[in-house]
Parts: sequence; C-alpha cells; structure tokens
Amino acid sequence: MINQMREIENKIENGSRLNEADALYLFESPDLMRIGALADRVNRRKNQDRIFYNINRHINPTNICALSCKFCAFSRKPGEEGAYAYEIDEMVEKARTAVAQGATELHMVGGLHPRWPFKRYLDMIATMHAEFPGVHLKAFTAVELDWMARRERRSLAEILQDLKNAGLGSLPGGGAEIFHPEIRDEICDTKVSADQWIDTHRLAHSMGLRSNCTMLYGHIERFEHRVDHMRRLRELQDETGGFNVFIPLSFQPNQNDMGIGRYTFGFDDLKTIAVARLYLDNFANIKAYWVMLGQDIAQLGLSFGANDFDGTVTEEKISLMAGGRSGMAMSRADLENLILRAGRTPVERDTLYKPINLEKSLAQVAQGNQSHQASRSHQANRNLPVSRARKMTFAITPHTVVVKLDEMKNLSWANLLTTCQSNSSTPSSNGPCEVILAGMSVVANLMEQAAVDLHAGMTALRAAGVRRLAESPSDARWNTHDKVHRAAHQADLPTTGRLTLRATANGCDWNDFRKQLDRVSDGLRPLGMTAISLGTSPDVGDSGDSGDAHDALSMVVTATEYLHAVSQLRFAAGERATIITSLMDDVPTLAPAMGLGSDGSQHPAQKLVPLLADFGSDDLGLVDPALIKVQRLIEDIRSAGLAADVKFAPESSQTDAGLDLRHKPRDRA
Ligand code: V47
Ligand code: SF4
Repeated sequence: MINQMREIENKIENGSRLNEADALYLFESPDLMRIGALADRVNRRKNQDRIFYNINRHINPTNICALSCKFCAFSRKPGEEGAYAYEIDEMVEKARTAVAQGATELHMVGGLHPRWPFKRYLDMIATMHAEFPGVHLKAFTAVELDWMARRERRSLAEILQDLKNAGLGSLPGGGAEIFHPEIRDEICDTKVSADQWIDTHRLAHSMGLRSNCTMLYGHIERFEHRVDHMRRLRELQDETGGFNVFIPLSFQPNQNDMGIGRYTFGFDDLKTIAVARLYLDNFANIKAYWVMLGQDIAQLGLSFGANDFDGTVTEEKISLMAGGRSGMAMSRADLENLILRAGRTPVERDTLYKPINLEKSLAQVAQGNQSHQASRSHQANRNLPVSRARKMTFAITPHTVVVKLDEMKNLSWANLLTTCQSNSSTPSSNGPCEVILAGMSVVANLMEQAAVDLHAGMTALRAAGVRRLAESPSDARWNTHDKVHRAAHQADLPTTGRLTLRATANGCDWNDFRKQLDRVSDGLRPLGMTAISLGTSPDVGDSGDSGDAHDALSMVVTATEYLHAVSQLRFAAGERATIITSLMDDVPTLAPAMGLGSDGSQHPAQKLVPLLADFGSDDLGLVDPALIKVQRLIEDIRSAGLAADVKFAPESSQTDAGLDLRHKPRDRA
C-alpha cells in the first residue's frame, strides 16, 4: 500500500490539490526535510530562485485600543502608562524620512482608539496620499475597518470606498489570528468573527482592493485549527484571487495574558511555512516574516517554501512589545545579503508584488555573487545519503568540564596535569566529572617544552582524569595534528577534530572548507577521531562587538550556511563520527550581529536545535544551565520527535529524568 507521504508527493508532482487530511498529515509528520524539499520545489516552480523584499515603513498610529486580545502586548487603555497616539503630522514626518530612503510602502495598523472618529482615519490616508502620492498605503486591518464602520454607523462598503477614494492602496493581513471558534473565543473573543474577517476581505477584493492574510500560530491552537484557518483562506482565494501573500505570524510570548513562556520552535516555524506553500496552492507568495521569526529562521524559511522576506520595516511595535527579538529595522543591504547567502536572488518588489528593477537585480547577481552559490543548504543536503540522528546529546556543567587551553595563560606541563586532576576529582552530584581538554597545539607544545614524549604525555593526561582531547579554535591553522591524534588514540584517549567555516565579506569560503573536509574523509579512521566539532570564523561571539551591525552582518556565518556545512561534514564523516555543533560556542545566530541578545528565556541559537539534527549533527556540546534553560532545550529537541540525551559523567548518559540542576555552575578550569 502506498503511504500518505508518497501520495502527497504524487499529488504535488501531478499538480493535484492537497486536501485538509494531507495538510494535517504534513503538520504531524516529523519529516521536515522531505516536506521542506517538496515545498522548495513548488516554490521554485512558481518563483524560480527569486526572493522578494521591499523597502517599507511600519507606522502604528496608536496603541490605545478598546479591545483586550489575550495575546496582545501592544495595546494600552487610555491614560495607561505607555499609551500613545500620534498626530497626523508626526506620522507624516516619520514617513518623510522613510520615503527619502526609498520606501515604496507605508504599512499602518494600530489599536481601536475609542475616541477617534472615522474622519481621523480618512484624514490620515488623505494627508499621506497628498504628501507621498507615489507611495503605496497599506493600512487598516479588517478589525479596524469594522470598528470604524460601527462607530460611524455606516456600511463597510461605504467606509472602504471613502478610504479608497482618499488613497488607500490595499489591506494588511492582521486580525485573522486563528479563525476556529474553539481558539478565537479563547484568545480574542471580542474581535470580529472569522466570517466577518473573511467577508471584509471578500468585499475589499470585489472593490478592486487587494489584501494580505495572516495566521497567528504557536500558542494554544492545534494543527487542525491551523488547517481549518488555511482552508478558509484558500477558499476565499479560489473565489476572488485577491490575496497577495500569506504570512504566518509566530507567537511572541512576553507581556501578554496567554501564560506561555516560550517562543515557537524553529522546527515548527519552517514546517508551517512549508505546509502553507504546499496546501495554499493558489497563493503565489508565502512570507518568512523576519520580525517575528528572527533573521536566522526567516533566512532558512527561504529554503522551505517562502519567497518573500518582508521589508526594511523600521519601526515595529506589535512584535517588539511581545518579546520580539529581531530588532525593528533591516537595511536593503542586510536583506540582500541574507537572501544572497541563502543562495537565492534578491528582487525588490512593490506592495502588490510587482518586481522593481528586475533586470538590474538579475544582472547584479549574475555579475558578482558567484561565491554565494554554494549556500543552497538543504537543496544540497537532499542528495546526501545521511540518516537523521534519532537523538541529540549534550553535556552539562559541572558534570563535564572543558579545559580551554586557548584561554589559559602561563601554563606549564606540570600545572596542566594538576588542573586536570583537580577538575576530574571534584565530584558533582551525579558522580565524577568528565574532563575534556581543548587545545592540541598547546598540549603538544607543553609536552615538548617539558621534554615529555607524546605517548607518555597522553598516558599522563589519561591518568590525570582527561577523557577526551579536542582541537580548539586556535588549532585551525596548525597542520601537525595527526601525530597528536595518533598518540592520544594509542593512549586510549579519544579525540575531537575541528573544522572552521570562514566568513568573508562575499559569503563563506567554501573552497577552504572543502579542503578541510578532505582531511575528514581521509583521516578519520587512521587518526582515531571519534568526533568533529564545527566552528565558524570570525568568531560568532565576537561579531556583536564591532560597533557596526551592518558590517558585522556581512562577516558572520549565517544559519543557512552553517547548516549546509553541517550536512557536508556529515556526508564526509558518514556514520563514523559524532558531529558536535556547540550551542554555546559555535552555532551562529545573527542576533549578536544585529546588536541583539537573549532575553534569558531562550538562547537565540536554540531555535536551530532540532534542525541541526536534520542536517547531521548529533551533539550540542557543553551546556551551562546558568545560560541555557535545560528543560527548554530538552523540549526543543523533542519538538522534532528526537530523544534528548543528557550526558552527566563518563560512560553515563540519561534523559532528563532525575536531572539535578540545583547546583551553581562553577568556573571552568
Ligand atoms: O493581527 C499581535 C499579531 C498582527 C502578537 O499584511 C502578534 O503585510 C505574534 O498583521 N505574537 C498584526 N503576533 C501584524 C500583521 C502584519 C505584520 C506584518 C505584515 C503584515 C502584512 C501584517 O500581529 C495582529 C496579530 O495577529 N500579533 N500580538 C504576539 N504576541
Ligand atoms: Fe487591540 Fe489589535 Fe491588540 Fe487586539 S491585537 S488588543 S485589536 S491592538
């Protein structure tokens, strides 16, 4: 009997429609890579390798709102601290700066101000249109339009007609949330119903106004609610063809009444984009909205079915106030950089998805950006005979200690042995500590200075409690590792090799990386390396300190590139080595380059965790529970149907049962 995934693939190949059971199956499937590959194929069929972005400016006229949606951190009651309402002049000034910088769109949505008459909204549109006649005004959700109509006691058609006459160009997609009453009644019971939202967009389409649509996911809804939501949007699109784009909005957890203390899972974000691409077959455009997804996942979304990255945005308050961690603005250069480094062609668009200067964009890519071509991450991965890891391992401090020799000064062979000894003999609550020594060239030099031969030195390290010897970042340019690996191997000390993916201003240096990979395929077995870690350069940890976020962005490895490198490494290593992608030290996130950090609830790189397994990693290195919430990390791993394997001490590993996390982390080495 043919299985359902195969049946879905056949349907896609034949151009047949997926039904709701298919969409539900895809949401429930753990096979993200296969679904993503399918979505990518459909996307490329429709849009080639082009990714849209636009130069736009969000202006939220007021956060004063008569409603109290449970998920909303943005709204305030009149007089409440933080409440604001812009004068139209203020909005014009914000818009003027944006238009001078090339904005072609103004996106205006806000709260339902209890005292603003319809005339205020009409004046807002008329004034903006008069000031900036060439700029597209995308404004007012179905919720705001309903509010205006009710306050004015006029029909929606009249309200829309007046706004259109004043210069309104199209409607944004907000207010859709989740249509199903089981969820809608719980999260925004006083908002327009699903039928009203749909009817408003149908009406707008019939009046020649195009619109966008959204879905707020990742809170209390279930997959069947998402499918029901998308079914209703697909039906209206069949009827009118008036939607420009579908935008999945990932739930931001802070400062609202939902009581959900977590961001969405990266695995789920990408699956949602992919299912939308496959099920919403009558939509040309699916957006990876960087403001809510974060730049790392949004960039990856471009390989999972999305063809739109949204725009420069500049001032976004709705997500920001709910814990959004992506900043409020990206420059044209940032957007193009991330798109190019996903191996795609950036194309500026207008609000209605018409390309602006298409020929120029294509020519630029053809001319100058060959080095970006290698970053077609899961495109490449798809062809690799790699079996997905079924579990993800990580070690936690203080049960494991990494002695980082790169960070230690004035070291002698004798005090290295003492340091190892004292670290390994300090028992943690779960038994003795495992000591990993990182820094092969330092170890070799210390032995040479002390006139200790390699074999005797390795035996002494083993006796001092060292359980693994690892290459460190400073070993990257060193070329005599082999004999150290061999000596360790002979002394029964397993070793970890290290590869470094280097970022340059034109993308990653893939030639250099390929050379390093040769060393893996040639040398793994004879050298006795049982693990390989993958680092990046410039060091991701340092990238935020450069002072100039945009320069920093062009010099860091992006998530798509890193995952591509992981898959290449897995291909070279086969099943013969553990691949370590250290969450705390090596997995890159653009957050620091954008000047952003963690808010404490989730390390920014954590969104990539289950994806790392899909691309071939099976180890997250050493995790410090003071910096990363271990329980949340276990949830992240399990979100993709993987087992979490927490390593406590030599030869012992177990899942989170009985995990003792009450200790204070101690200094490493
Ligand atoms: O309707 C509110 C959402 C929407 C949260 O049409 C939240 O081009 C996540 O619709 N977590 C407004 N989302 C934003 C919106 C939008 C954004 C970008 C582009 C377009 C477009 C439309 O923001 C609201 C609601 O669904 N929202 N609170 C939250 N805590
Ligand atoms: Fe008001 Fe919109 Fe927030 Fe709901 S989501 S409370 S309608 S601003």
